[in-house]
Amino acid sequence: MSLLQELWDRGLVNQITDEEGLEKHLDENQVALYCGFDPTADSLHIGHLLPVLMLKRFQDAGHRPIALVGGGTGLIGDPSGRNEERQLNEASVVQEWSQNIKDQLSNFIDFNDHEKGAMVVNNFDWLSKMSVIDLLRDVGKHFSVNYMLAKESVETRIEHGISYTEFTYMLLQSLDFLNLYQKENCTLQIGGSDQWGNITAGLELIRRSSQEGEEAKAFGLTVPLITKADGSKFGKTAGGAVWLDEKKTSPYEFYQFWINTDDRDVIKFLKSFTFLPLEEIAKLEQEVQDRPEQRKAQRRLAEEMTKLVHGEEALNQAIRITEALFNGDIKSLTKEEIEVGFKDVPSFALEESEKGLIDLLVEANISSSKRQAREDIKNGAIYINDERQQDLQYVVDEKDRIDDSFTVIRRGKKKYFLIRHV
Ligand code: 629
Repeated sequence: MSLLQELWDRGLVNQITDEEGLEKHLDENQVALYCGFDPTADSLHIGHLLPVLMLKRFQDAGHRPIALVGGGTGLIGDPSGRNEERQLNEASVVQEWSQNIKDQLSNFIDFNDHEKGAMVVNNFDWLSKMSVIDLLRDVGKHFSVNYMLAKESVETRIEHGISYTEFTYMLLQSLDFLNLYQKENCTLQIGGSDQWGNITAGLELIRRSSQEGEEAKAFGLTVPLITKADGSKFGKTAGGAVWLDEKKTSPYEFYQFWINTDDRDVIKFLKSFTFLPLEEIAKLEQEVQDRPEQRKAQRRLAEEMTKLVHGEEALNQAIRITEALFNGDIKSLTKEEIEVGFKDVPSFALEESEKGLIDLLVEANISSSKRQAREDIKNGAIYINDERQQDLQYVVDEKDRIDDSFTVIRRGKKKYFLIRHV
């Protein structure tokens, strides 16, 4: 099966500028292709994952991916897919973020294998050196304002306003493509569907800049934006974006994000995000139909993705935490695992080495009054480290500490509280 056919089958193609031409081009050549990432935060997030993994798919198929970090364009701001002007960030901050993003990209694409020739570039290196006169003469001259106004990214912004800065953005991305085309023989740019306008603008510049008689051969391909069956935005949780940096979204949270995938979405996600063979995904599809309650497909998706982004060890820990919480076996967890698993749970710092349960429930705001605390205990609603405690005289002390650091108190089915022994 050709690479393009596989991408179609996995639902990874939105638009291609010249499909037949690209099919032939990929078939006959080792193709250099690129995708750009602007440093608008200190980490990539799950919304960047598909294009990153696309680069990897091309690399696995023998082509040459170039990851471009937008250290220059990140200082300007892409209007694509946004209805508001961006806040400009400090140059020093953007530079720091560029480094983070470059490091993250290296986790996915092998930039060291010189035979495969993958590379990371930063457009700050050439954009910062370009003179304004060169930009206006060599790039601007090839674009009519009418053409630029007709781009969706600009058109949708006209009513509420767009700065000249963001209006110019497409010229910079076009110049990048031209630059990589000329220097690296890069003939394909990929991106999310929001990048179609910028990518085709680049093709326009390549065509206009080529010498007479020479045929410019370059292509664009976009990946669909991921949608969810329930209509909510993909990649957002109650806690905000799902980041690829483990310090911002722990591997456990990352795993949970995928585990929570809707039955209606899970097969689509397996196809587009993982590298599992389609035949294996077809089996999982059958499982979703026959035994949805087992959530096998979701588990497989969460495993594949967590392994891919955070590695095997982090995946195992995420599974351990998930299972311990599920089976009420939290005492087996380490201090670090408790910290991760109960990150969003209210916590209370306890200085005394022992404390009556009733007083503790009130002071830690678990029960609203002593009377309520007694009721809760009598009713069997209070669990210490997932074991029901109905003794009104119970004293919480050292024996209740997990890994010498925490006591987990639960009230009712799922209201958890963390007591930190300090
Ligand atoms: C210079 C900058 C280039 C080529 C591309 C770029 C970045 C591009 C952009 N991309 C988004 C981003 O940086 O803004 N102008 O966050 C983001 N991209 C990945 C996908 C995307 C897109 O990094 O293309 O569609 C998200 O899935 O929004 O020479």
